[in-house]
Amino acid sequence: MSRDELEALQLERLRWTLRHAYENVPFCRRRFDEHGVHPDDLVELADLRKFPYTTKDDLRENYPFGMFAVPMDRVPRIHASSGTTGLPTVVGYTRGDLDNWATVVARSFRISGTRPGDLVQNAYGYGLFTGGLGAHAGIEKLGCTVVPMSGGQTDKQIQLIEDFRPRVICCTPTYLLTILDAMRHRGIDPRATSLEVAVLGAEPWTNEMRREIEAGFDLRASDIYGLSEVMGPGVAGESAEYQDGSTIWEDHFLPEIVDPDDLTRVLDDGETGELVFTSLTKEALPIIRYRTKDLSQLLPGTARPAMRRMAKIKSRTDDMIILRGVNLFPSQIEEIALAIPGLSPHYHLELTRPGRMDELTVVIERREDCTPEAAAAASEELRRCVKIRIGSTVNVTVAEPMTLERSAGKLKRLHDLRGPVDHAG
Ligand code: DLL
Repeated sequence: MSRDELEALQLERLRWTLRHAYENVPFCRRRFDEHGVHPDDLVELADLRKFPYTTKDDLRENYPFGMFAVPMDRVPRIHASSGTTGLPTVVGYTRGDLDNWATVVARSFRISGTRPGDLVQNAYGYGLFTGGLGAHAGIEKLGCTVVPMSGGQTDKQIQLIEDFRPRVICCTPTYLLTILDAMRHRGIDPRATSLEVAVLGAEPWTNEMRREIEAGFDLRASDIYGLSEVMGPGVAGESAEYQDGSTIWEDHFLPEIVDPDDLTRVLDDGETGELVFTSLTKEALPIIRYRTKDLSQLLPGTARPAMRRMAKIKSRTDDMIILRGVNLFPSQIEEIALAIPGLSPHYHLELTRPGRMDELTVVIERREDCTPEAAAAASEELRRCVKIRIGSTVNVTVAEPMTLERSAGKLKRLHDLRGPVDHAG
């Protein structure tokens, strides 16, 4: 499909989506009316910016099924995302939605180097989380054999990798690190396994982490992106050949990048801001301009020339740390730390307020082959590089190997220990 053909299809589907939401979701109708917009106001794609945003709070206010645009007898599946606080957000799918979802997941696996006939160990969690069942359907649709292992049970994961010899594994990047470490501890050489492809997502990870995983297992690791409110995994998938960010399946999801501090500003391709998605085919839960809180950029298509890519997620806006006036993301620390020999990819960040000022401590394990003395020098190097490259002074605590919490899914990097009051300033 050419770009022009794609945009014509997007326009047609966008018109349908706006009308469908307006006519069938009372909340959307009220929102549009309050904003003084009507689906007929969309003449070209750029008119989308006249329409109001949707947030996680909107879904929570309509908990559990208030945002659904079809009766429940047309919804064979629901999922929910727990979030860190408050009510879960509930999402629903019609049969058609489930079929489209499987299609975009199948595409994401295909572009990552997975081929029909492959055996795929699916270590995303099954259950309310969209990762497990979402990946599952797409893997089947691609014509692969899925091993529905779910997350956790690392010993069992390793046994199945050894016995079933999957060519592909999918899970969160930090969980694959857990498996990597566990294999080494059992005296199994991760580079000798059957794994050739990893399809990793559901949490931010850097290219430095990619290299760590690729070298550890001798495989090729690609990104897969998505979020439950928009669909689940498979909103975008990364080409194993290019490894240059994920191609957004733009015939199903229309992306925008907006300025999170001034939502009236829709940014140009190439500028960094908050990703916003509008669904183009979803029946059960049409979603208009959903604010993801994920920071990225839109880039021109490469592996699939008509469809734009998103740059690897830098961070979520709510994971941004403002340390004495300087903005800092956990991923920046990860980039710097992984370039220092002696420091492992196992780390977390602790934010404290011992006096009147916030302090950030990077707690990071030394690598097993790094002596405690060498680790002390490495931690000093990390402090120095963070100061030079980010401009912030941080503390570094080196932890012994295998002492920090291991991931079983999405790993929480930032531990805010400042207590409940007055985080502003
Ligand atoms: O994490 C869906 C998913 C499952 C994606 C499996 C990929 C693989 P939620 O639980 O709703 O859905 O969380 C969505 O996770 O807004 C991002 O902040 C983050 N996220 C997801 N994929 C990536 C990625 C699933 N590839 C939230 N890189 C999103 C960075 C990601 N962050």
